[in-house]
Amino acid sequence: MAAQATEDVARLSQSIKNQTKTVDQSTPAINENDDSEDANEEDAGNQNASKKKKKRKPKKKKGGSKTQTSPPRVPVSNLFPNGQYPEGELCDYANDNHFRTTSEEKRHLDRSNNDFLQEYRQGAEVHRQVRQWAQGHIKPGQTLTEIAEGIEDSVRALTGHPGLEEGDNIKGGMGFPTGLSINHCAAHYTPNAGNKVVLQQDDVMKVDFGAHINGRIVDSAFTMAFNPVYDNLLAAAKDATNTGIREAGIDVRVGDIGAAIQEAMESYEVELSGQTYPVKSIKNLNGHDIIQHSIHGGKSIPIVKSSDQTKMEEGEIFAIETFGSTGKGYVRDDLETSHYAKRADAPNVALRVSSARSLLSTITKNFGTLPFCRRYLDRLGHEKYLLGLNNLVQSGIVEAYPPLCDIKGSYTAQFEHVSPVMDQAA
Ligand SMILES: [Co+2]
Repeated sequence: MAAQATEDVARLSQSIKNQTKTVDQSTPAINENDDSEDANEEDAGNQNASKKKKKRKPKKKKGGSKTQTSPPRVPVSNLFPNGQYPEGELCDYANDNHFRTTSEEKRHLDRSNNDFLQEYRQGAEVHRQVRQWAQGHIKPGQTLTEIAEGIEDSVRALTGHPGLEEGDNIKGGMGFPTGLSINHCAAHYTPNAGNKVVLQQDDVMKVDFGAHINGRIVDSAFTMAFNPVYDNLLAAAKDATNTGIREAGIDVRVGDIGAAIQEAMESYEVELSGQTYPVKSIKNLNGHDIIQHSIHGGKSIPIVKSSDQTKMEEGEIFAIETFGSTGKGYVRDDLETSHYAKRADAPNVALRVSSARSLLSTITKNFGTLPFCRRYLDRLGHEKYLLGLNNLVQSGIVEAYPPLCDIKGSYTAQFEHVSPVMDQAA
C-alpha cells in the first residue's frame, strides 16, 4: 500500500552504521517445495496461452502434504514444521547471534526481536508463494474480482487464518486489500461487490497485496503487463525500487533515498504509439515504515529528491515502493473508494447511526487498525453498511483511502518490497 506525500513525518534518530538487504523482486528464489509446473511460470507476461487449464487437486500424502498446491492452499506452517522460515526473502543479513550478548535485558530484547523476525519471515514466505502462483496464473480475460479473490483465498489459507470466525483475521491473513490498479490508476484500487472489470491484453496492472502474521505486515507489490511496449516502464520502477532498497540503512536520510530513487526512475523513457514519454517518479506517493497492525507507521520514503532530513533507525521496517508514470507524475483521488482503515488515534465519539456502531465493532474485532475493503465486510456477512461506513469516516474514526490516479491515458508501474533496517555488524 502506498503512503501519500501529505503524511506527517516526524521523529529524530540516533544510532549507527550499516546496511539492509532483501532479495531482488525480479529474481524470486525458486521454491524448493514446489514441484508443480508453476515453478517455471515466473513471468506471466511471456507465457503463451497454450497451457491446458485443468484444476489440480491438492495432493494427499500420509503425514501431511510437504508441497504447495496450485492454487496455494497448504499453510506454510505445514511446509516448515520446525517453524524456521527462510531468512533470505526478508532479511538475509540478519545474524541472530549478533544480538545475543551480555545483559539479561539484551537477551530479552533478543528473544522478542527474534519472535517478530520469525513472524515476518513466515509472512514473507506466504507472500512469496502466493506471488509466485499469481504471476503464473493471472491472465487477460480474468475479472479483477476473481484475481483478487484468488490472491486473498491463497494468503488466508497459507497463513492458516480463513478469517471468517470473529477475531481470526487479526491474528493472521490479509494485511490490507489486494490492490489491482490498472493503467493510469497507480494505487488503492480493488473491486467492490458487483465489479465486472476484466483485465485486458494491453493493461498495466499493479498487484499490491499484504500478508500478515500477528500484525506483522509484509507489504510487497509488482506490476504485470502482457504487451512488451511497457517493458521500459516496468524496468524503471523495478530499478528505482531496487535502488531504494540498496540505499536504505541505519541513519540514512529519507530525502537522500528519494533522490537516488528519482535518478534511477527518470533515466528511462517509454515509446508508445510512436511517441516518446519520459518516465517520471510520482511525486506525491511514498514508501513508508510499518509498525505492528499499522501499515503506515508515520515515516515516509519519498520517491523524488527531498530535503526531508528524517533518518531511518535501527529496528524499523520499511516498505520501499516506487511508482513510475508516463503522465504528470502526480496522482489525485479518483473512482469509487474501496480501501479503509480504522485510525490508530480514533476519537471516542458517540455514534448516532446504529449501523455505524455495529460496523465499528466488527472492524475493531476483525481488523483493528489493519486496512480492509468493502469485500472484506461482505464476506463477514455485513449488508447495507455504506451509510454506517460513511458515518465512521465522517466521524474521523475510519479513514478512507480512495484510488490514486494520474491523468487518463497515462500508464503507471509500481514495485515494492519490505526492508528491515538492522545493524548487521558482529
Ligand atoms: Co506499501
